Amino acid sequence: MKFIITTILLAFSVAFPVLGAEETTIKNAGFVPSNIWYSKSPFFAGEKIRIYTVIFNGSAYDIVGSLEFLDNGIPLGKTDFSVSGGGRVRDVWADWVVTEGKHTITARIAEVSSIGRDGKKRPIVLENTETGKSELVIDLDTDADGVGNTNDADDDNDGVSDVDEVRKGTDPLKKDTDGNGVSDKEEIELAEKRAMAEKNATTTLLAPKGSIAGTLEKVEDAIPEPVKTGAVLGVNTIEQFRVGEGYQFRLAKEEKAREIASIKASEAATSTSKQNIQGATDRMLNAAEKPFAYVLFAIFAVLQYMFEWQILFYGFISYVVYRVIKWVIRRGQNR
Ligand SMILES: [Ca+2]
Ligand SMILES: [Ca+2]
Ligand SMILES: [Ca+2]
Repeated sequence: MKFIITTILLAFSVAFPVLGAEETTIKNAGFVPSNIWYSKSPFFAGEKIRIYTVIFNGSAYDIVGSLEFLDNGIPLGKTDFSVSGGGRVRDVWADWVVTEGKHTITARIAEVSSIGRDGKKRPIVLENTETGKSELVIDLDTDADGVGNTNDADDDNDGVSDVDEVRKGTDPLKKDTDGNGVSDKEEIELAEKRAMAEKNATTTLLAPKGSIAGTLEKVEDAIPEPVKTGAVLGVNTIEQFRVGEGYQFRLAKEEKAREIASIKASEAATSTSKQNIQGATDRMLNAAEKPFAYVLFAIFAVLQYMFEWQILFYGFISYVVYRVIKWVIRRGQNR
């Protein structure tokens, strides 16, 4: 005797509840693609989802058996089923913890028997025991916002884009890369604020009113920005020399500024340990170093202005040229 039982593709014409006026596209309902469908769509690596298939029994016999779901050909586990005869349908499922990458999900009927009128099981062979292939590419969704990392511009949803995180050296998949309880966004903002404060500190630290530094700073502030930077693109040699040297003096001046700041810090530290001999020595050293550092700072500052302030620089050059010409003429007349 031959049983004609097949697993077939099923059509569901399910009336979905209409949610408001908007039409929602539901991807995991309708015809069953490859006889396989999923409890969720889309889904991402790490999620536990349910894989479904359906078995149709068009024969007159009740059948029982077990079904295997496979992921890339590897069994995910066996599920027992039973389907009554006479055109019945049975859904069969297995739970699956999804991993990242490519997957081909299939299902096959492993064992199947008919149950006769006497209640006895008899092994049978089915014509169609395998489903089609359901091909998947599973993405990670680190921040679980429903957008996979491939399409998400900010994978960890910490407010710093993936591109910026790579540029700034933080982990695009961690809100708090170093795990210190301060988010990457806050750390980046803090670092920017700190850099700004440091930049301001190098100038403000040196600017006690009435001091050389204070006066120089006032002059610096008074120089209009285009004059300070306008010559950067200068192409002639003198201009390149002027800009280059000006920059070198600026660096030297800033170095001195830091030195003065550190002397001040050490002064503050040693003044608290007045009884200490070491403290006294430090104070003496500071007392000797401080004026020297200020003098060098002033020299570098003057040179920097000489070079960076175009009018000063060319004024000085013109004056020197004028003196040289005058001297040459005078020598000529004296002969
Ligand atoms: Ca995401
Ligand atoms: Ca981010
Ligand atoms: Ca952190």
